[in-house]
Amino acid sequence: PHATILGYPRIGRRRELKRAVESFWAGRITEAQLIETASELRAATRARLVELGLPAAGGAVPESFSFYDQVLDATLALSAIPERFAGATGSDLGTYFTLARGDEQHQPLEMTKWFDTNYHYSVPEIDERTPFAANPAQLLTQLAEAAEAGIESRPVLVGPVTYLLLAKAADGAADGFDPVDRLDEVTAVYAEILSALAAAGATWVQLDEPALVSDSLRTSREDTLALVERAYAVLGAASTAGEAPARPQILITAPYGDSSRALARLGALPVEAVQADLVRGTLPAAALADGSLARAFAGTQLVAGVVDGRNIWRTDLRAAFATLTTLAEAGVETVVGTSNSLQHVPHDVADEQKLDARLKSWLAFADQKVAQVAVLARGLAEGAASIEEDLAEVDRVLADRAAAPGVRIDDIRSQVAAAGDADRNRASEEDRREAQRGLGIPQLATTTIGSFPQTGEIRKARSAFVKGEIDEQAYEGFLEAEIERVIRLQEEIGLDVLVHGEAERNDMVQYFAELLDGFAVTEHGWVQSYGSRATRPSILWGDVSRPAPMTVRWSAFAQSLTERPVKGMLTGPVTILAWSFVRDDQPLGDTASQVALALRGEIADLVDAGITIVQVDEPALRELLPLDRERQAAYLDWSVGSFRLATGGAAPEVQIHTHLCYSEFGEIIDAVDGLDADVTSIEAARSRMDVVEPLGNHGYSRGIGPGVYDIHSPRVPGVDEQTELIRIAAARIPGEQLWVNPDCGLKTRGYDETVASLTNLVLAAKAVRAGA
Ligand code: THG
Ligand code: ZN
Repeated sequence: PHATILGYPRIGRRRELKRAVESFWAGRITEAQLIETASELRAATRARLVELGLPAAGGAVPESFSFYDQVLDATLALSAIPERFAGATGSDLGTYFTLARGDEQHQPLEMTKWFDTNYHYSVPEIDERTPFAANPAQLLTQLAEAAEAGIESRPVLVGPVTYLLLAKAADGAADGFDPVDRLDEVTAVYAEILSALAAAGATWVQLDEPALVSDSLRTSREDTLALVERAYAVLGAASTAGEAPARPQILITAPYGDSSRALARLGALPVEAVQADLVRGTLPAAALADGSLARAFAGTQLVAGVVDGRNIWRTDLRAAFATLTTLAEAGVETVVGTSNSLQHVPHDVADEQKLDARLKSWLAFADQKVAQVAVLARGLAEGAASIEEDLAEVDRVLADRAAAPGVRIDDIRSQVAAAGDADRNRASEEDRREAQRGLGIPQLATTTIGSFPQTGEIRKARSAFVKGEIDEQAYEGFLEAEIERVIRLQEEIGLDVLVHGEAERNDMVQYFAELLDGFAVTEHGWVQSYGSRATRPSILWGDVSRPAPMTVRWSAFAQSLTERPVKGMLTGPVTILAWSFVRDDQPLGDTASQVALALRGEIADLVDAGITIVQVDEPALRELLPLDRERQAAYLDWSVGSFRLATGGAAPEVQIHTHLCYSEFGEIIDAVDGLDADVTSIEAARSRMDVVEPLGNHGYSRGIGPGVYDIHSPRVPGVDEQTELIRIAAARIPGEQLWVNPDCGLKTRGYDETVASLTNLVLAAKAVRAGA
């Protein structure tokens, strides 16, 4: 085919899959009903993709459906069920969900970020004994469904090298065992799956190998490429020829980054197509010019990922077409594609009724991107003249966007330009410590991360307010009552530094996006985050400013109720960017500085209103770290710089806190130190304080709160358990530096377990203080 995409959203235009899956979990529908709904959803997707211009023949339509997660799909396709789930019996789908979500007897598979996206996958657990056997049933079901509808679709699987590099060694594995040690066995099972697909009539299969573009895995890129060469030499060896081919044609994809240095070697593999992400990545200019790329790709198609699958802007079709033309003229057989699966963007701009019409005209969600791919493919097949009208229309749209009011505001730009180093530097650590003694914070101070449980009552009140069923006064009265309840509760429990609980916030990014200028929010722009859960990223389209204070009203009210310090709560600039769709017409660092200045103003207003401690959360700091090592220093420079610009105006007496949500803290400890926050809270309970060691070695001198209570589970940790964790930390970190807090916010927990766990947390801190 001349056009394809790497994948399409699978949650459904109205989150039908979420509803069905959660209904099944709740026992409201049967497994057969869930399977039926999923099948209807897939049928609708295939039909839509063909309607939007992907050919029905030739494997252009990808089978990118998943009930929960594509890595978990591969685990099931390999029958690689960890031994610890041996007792879990049931249907394939039942086992699948038990791995994903756990049950009374089983902790679920760990979840972690999929490359540098906001999507999370279920981490495979592999050891020397993990059984591998081909289980292509789900792939075959989908292939047959498609065939029945007259569509020759393309099964999609995470490839063997990426699968094993994303896996972790199971708990019982020998020291030094790496899942990738089992590559040859796993490759043999992939070969069996491919053979089953070919026997069922599949003409193409897609194997995703994003590991090729990452420097953040256990292997170097060179070693990853060598592993890919080893695996695909085996997979490619089977014949695609004749009446009964032994395998489908293989498309290897390398989304999420730059594969230019590997591209010629990938082209030389015995496969039929290789995809390159040409949004994040580039083409190898020298190999293109001297003809060696074309020679490497002789007999192999290059799927040119020129349409951005990570963002929601209309593609600059003229620029994309120029890239395609360059490739075609260099003699490379070129297919138009996306940079990565469209699973990271919402379904359809046309579903948005409330978005400003002008903004809407600049946008492309998944359906619009598929149509763009089809247009480019027509241009490639029939010549530039055949798509000149489409190119000209995009030229107009881009020019309109560049000149539209709000996109560039001189006043905001001069404020950013005027911000210098002095604005990013606070008083010295020592001077601040001295100045903050007046806060009267004890050793091993106890606090929480910020949010308290979002009860059904809170959600009901918000939704009633949004729908106009209650007025602003009633809603604000409700929130004040809720804040007062949360303050009194924390006083009773005996926490030292309080929070207002964030009942007013739907989401820690969307709340700010709705109050800042330069952002828009969508009605239906859901994007899968993990399993049945989704977020609705805001669209950061223009220059950012703060028309009015955003949080002061609630923080000041909370502080007025108590003698103890109440933390002001803000989301940091990097996280606001990471969890939004961000403008692509200027460097991220410039956008981050604008958000930082808005937050800087908010901090000043909070302090004026009597707030003495302000927490600026950056849970996404690690997540945006580029996969490409060469780009990491520049990233850390602007990201850390924007945090410092946001917080740098705070007087020495004001204590700045931050919170980061993950445990691989050791990797970016210098960056965290560079944030120059007075106190940082991090996840630590699940790893039993593993972070304390690197902190001790680093000579980290700031306040630090390694979480002692794992909020990811409803389990209530006892006093002894939390005391033990605090003791481990206190052995390496002086008491005045050490804070005692949960791992993360309490938004997703219930009140009973929250009260019990925090009561134990305070008792544990007291026990360690008394013993110290
Ligand atoms: N906010 C935003 N992005 C995020 C997070 C966030 N990305 C990373 C991380 N946190 C993802 N975690 C979650 C956790 C829960 C849910 C989504 C992402 C969730 N969503 C509801 C659902 O799907 O039912 C919808 C919530 C709503 O109605 O707004 O539960 O915190 N921006
Ligand atoms: Zn967190």
